[in-house]
Amino acid sequence: MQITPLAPSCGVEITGVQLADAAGATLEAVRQAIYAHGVALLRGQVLSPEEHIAFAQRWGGIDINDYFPLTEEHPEIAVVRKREDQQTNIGGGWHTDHSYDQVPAMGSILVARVLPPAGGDTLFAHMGAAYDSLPDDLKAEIEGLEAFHTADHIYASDGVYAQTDMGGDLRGQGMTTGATHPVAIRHPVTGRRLLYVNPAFTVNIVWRSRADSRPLLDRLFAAAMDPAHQCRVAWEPGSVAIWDNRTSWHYAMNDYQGHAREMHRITLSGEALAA
Ligand SMILES: O=C(O)CCC(=O)C(=O)O
Ligand SMILES: [Fe+2]
Repeated sequence: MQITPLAPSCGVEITGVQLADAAGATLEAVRQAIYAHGVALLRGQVLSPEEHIAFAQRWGGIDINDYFPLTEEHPEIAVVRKREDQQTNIGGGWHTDHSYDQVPAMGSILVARVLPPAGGDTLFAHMGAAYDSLPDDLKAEIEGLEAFHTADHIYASDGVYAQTDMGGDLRGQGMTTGATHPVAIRHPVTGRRLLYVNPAFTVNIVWRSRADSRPLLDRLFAAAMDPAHQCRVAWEPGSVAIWDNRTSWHYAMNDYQGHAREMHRITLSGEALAA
């Protein structure tokens, strides 16, 4: 097994491993690489839906996403699909999955099933690098602060997706969500300090109005979006990416209009987060 960086501060490519067989010490090494680097790309994987589920079960618990369509045969697998006639994609802005849950999902295992002829890459950003890059006064300012996260403005019946041609494909329009987490968390395994706010779901600092929270959140988002913290996954048939929602943000590029793209996602259970 070989682990090589995808970019200076974010992501690794792992070779010499077939996830369908990975267990024991191999699985543990894959896990640690993802916790530390935010995302791992593995190419040339032969992974049926059943093997995808079995690998996720070896990792730990599976969370069922409340919004994405599920496959009929395998409710554990969410379908991240854009049809060739759709304009809007899923995840087309910087975000951290499930931060609106009080016990947020650890991460996801995304398997490429249908790819456009070009484009459709996924960008990742490392939130440890983002935190480290903050000036000392900003680090001091966020110490002890918590932020409120919700998905209602994204997925509710009057939310962002409902106004688009993706709205009809999503579930959970009647749900309400909300959670508070420290603005800077400590990774539950590596112990590294990480920025844990994101532009999609973080709407205010606790005890501040949304409007009063904007200047601080915008400063943090701008620092986190620095390309120096980023890496890019260019998908091929057989590519699988596994990411850690605590260590990383991600962004699904929507640059393949007129073509279909379909990914299978299993969401891995996580744990409560602390500063
Ligand atoms: O389609 C992708 O590359 C990622 C979409 C996304 O944000 C997700 O599956 O959580
Ligand atoms: Fe996502």
